[in-house]
Amino acid sequence: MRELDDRARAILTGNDRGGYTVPTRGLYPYQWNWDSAFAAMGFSAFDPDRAWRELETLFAAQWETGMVPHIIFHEVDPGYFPGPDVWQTHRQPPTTGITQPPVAATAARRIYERDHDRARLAALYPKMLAWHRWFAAHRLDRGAVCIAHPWEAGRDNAPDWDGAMAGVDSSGVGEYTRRDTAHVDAAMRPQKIDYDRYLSILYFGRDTGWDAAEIAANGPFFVADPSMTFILLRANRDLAVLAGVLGEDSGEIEGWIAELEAGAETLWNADGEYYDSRDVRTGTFANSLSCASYLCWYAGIDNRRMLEHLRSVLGRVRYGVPSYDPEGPEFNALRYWRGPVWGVVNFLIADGLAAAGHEVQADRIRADTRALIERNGFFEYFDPLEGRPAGGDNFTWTAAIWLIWAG
Ligand code: 9WN
Repeated sequence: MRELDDRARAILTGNDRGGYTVPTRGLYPYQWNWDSAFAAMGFSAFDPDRAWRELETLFAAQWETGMVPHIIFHEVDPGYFPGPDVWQTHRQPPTTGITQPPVAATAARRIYERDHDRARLAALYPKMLAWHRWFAAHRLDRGAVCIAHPWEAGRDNAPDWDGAMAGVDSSGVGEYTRRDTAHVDAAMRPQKIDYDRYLSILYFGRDTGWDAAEIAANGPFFVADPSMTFILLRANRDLAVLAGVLGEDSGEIEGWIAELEAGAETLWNADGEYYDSRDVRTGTFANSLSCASYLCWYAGIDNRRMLEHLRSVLGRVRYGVPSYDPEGPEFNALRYWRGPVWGVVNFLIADGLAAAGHEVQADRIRADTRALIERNGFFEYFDPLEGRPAGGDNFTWTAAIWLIWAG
């Protein structure tokens, strides 16, 4: 695997734009929030200085409110839509007005455990704490973390949002030109109706001046999401460990952990018996068994019924973990978050399973992911049935997880 290790390192350095890494050339020409956390973990395998730098650049764009934006538009590139002119957050560097899954504290812990740079950790710590405090203040519903836009979960067109998205009025969005379908086959991307609604929700936020309280109270889309809830729960556990390293009081973080543990249980869909997304506006579950459901172990929550679901799903696909139940009515093996396998999510699921002692499933998921990469290269996502590559190539986070696993 030496050759693939070298290729993975070359992808990270090739996508490095000087202090930040683009997810892939062309399709995604900016710094994305959770992609950067994975890039940082990947860099930590061979360049700890560069790993810290990735997180430092991310947090340099943090808002005064504590929010860390989902995209930082370091150098304007017409190849991506919607760009800074659409978001209008009036910041320098320009950013979007929404956030993304908070993987950064988990990444910081991993980097610290490799090179023990206490000064750099101490500088990042209050910023990470402020971001988690922002989630606690603005984004909890009964203790579960809510997203105000599908792009926040990073699982843009998951069937999880179909019900909530159906209620979004997009009649006023007007004409626009997408750029993503110029880079990638349209059959692998969200559809026009999805983009109409993404823009409509964006315009609502923009019209409030990106006011988090107003968005939470009246935004057209507000969904309690298992991926954000589990990822923040895990991030708080890691942040509490880092507080201990730095001799900081972790009381506030422990309070968030208890609140999120309770919140996670409000996502339990008793009919389907799995963790599910819950539309806060209507109180209804999505009835979507997705890859997010299997992040419970990553958050430190073991669950017998979830393990049964996982075994069953792994028995029905050649390559796990599909982003949506292969027997669900909306399954599509190639369309983005509606079926394909995502290496980064597999990394998180396998990490949690291994820590919980479910080694058989963790090994299977890691082996499937490696097999997909060996067969196709470092693509953005993959077909779980036939193993075909999909989306962008030479993808930063796919290379990053390969390097983390390579140790
Ligand atoms: C919108 C960069 C990002 C990932 C997301 C993934 C995709 C963007 C898009 O690409 O989303 O944020 O334009 O499709 O869904 O998880 O962070 O890799």
